[in-house]
Amino acid sequence: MREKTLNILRDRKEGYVSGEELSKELGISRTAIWKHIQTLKEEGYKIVSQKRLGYSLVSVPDLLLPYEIKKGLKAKILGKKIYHFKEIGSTNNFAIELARKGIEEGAIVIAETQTKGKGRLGREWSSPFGGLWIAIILKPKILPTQAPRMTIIAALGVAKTIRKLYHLDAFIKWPNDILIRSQLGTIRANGRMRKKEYRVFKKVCGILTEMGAEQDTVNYVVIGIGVNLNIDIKKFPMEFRKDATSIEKELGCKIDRVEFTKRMLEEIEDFYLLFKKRGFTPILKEWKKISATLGKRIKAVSGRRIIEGKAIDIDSDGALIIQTKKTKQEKILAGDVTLV
Ligand code: BT5
Repeated sequence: MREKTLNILRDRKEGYVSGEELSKELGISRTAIWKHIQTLKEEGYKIVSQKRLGYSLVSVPDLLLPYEIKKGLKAKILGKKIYHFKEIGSTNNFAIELARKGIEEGAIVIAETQTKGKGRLGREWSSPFGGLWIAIILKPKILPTQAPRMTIIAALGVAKTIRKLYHLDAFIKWPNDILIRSQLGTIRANGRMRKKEYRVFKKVCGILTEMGAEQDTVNYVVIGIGVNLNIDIKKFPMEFRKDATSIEKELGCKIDRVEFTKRMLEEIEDFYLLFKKRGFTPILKEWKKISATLGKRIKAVSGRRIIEGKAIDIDSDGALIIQTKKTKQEKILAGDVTLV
């Protein structure tokens, strides 16, 4: 009802809608309407009321509120149910709780800030206001070893959204980073700092996929995605700043976070549906086109293994294949990769 109330006000643009009109259209009392209006105001919507004229929507808050995301969202599965928090520990943890309780596939959890944002392997994910900190619950029919496929699907969706909306050079670094190839930098050569046509890759998004599984069955997958949207890099802890960027920094202006979120959900859903229909091959084909890893010399750390070589392929599980010697290849399912 609250959403409907809001949409009627929204459709009226700058005009007023009387309490009576709202009450008739929605079939609820004027007191109930008044209560919905109060809640909307508490959520940050600016609504003015005038005696005899009724209510008018003046502005919507800069928040990733469910009503805003649902409006005009073309995705059918993702975002069917949306949980929104001004502040939370970690959206992934909340999504895992929901998934354990049996929530339907496609539910999402969004927070404006996270106080305990998680990276992989217990690392910290800095999540100040202005970013998109979201967790998506999916229930794909895959083996537990194939979970990296979901990270790849999400990464593809995020990278495509950044490319389509802002025409930025977004690349995927296996397994879970989206990097933007940005401004010219300086390099150290022969002990001196020299300006050179040197493009730097900086991290704009990280993905943390967690799952609940028993033996050969995946019960749920939670894909946690953190995208630095309208963020001043100075809001990150000092040690993260050097390698991080944000869409605001790259474009030099703020973007519409709601629009980004909608488009990203649509892109991820399209790739997810493609995967369900046609399998992983077409996903991999797309992924390879914007990989920042393939064909590069890399150093990979996976558990205790440290492997150096050339990243030559991704297999059907989403694992990285590294050519270490002329005739020797190694495969890693998870790990940290640096370009050498
Ligand atoms: C990741 O881990 O990149 C996965 C990040 C997933 C975050 C999302 S936000 C929504 C959901 N809820 C959560 O609690 N988490 C997910 P990893 O590859 O381990 O990278 C972590 C490293 O990235 C840190 O050690 C820092 O060096 C760097 N880092 C931290 N915050 C960053 C940020 N906002 N932007 C860029 N780099 C960051």
